[in-house]
Amino acid sequence: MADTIFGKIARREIPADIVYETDEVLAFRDLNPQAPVHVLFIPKRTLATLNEATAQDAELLGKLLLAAADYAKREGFADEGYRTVVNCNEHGGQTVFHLHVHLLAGRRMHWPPG
Ligand code: DGP
Repeated sequence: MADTIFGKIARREIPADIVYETDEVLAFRDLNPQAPVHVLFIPKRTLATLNEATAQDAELLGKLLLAAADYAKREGFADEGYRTVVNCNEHGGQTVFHLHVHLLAGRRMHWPPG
């Protein structure tokens, strides 16, 4: 699959404000934040969209969500609450085709999203 800006961030070829890292997951601040806290959790291994994920990726997908929850606890806003979002393809609003989990926090979220 084609390389993306997030692949370049994962390989440290371009800068990002990295806030969390494990062997398989990297997280950095969104360039265009939609909340006081807006962090993107990506697998270091490239997966374009949720549609490309298979049963073999189940553990990795779980690790992305667990990383987001771990970060929320570490940063002290887990009890207050936050939102995680995975956009998929055009109608989902996905613009970068390297799977990522948005973590939004620091304000009350609305439902349904627009
Ligand atoms: P999505 O629409 O779900 O594909 O979200 C992509 C997000 O990525 C969007 O909120 C803006 C953010 N973004 C795009 N390019 C960059 C970049 O070069 N660096 C960072 N940190 N974030 C980016």
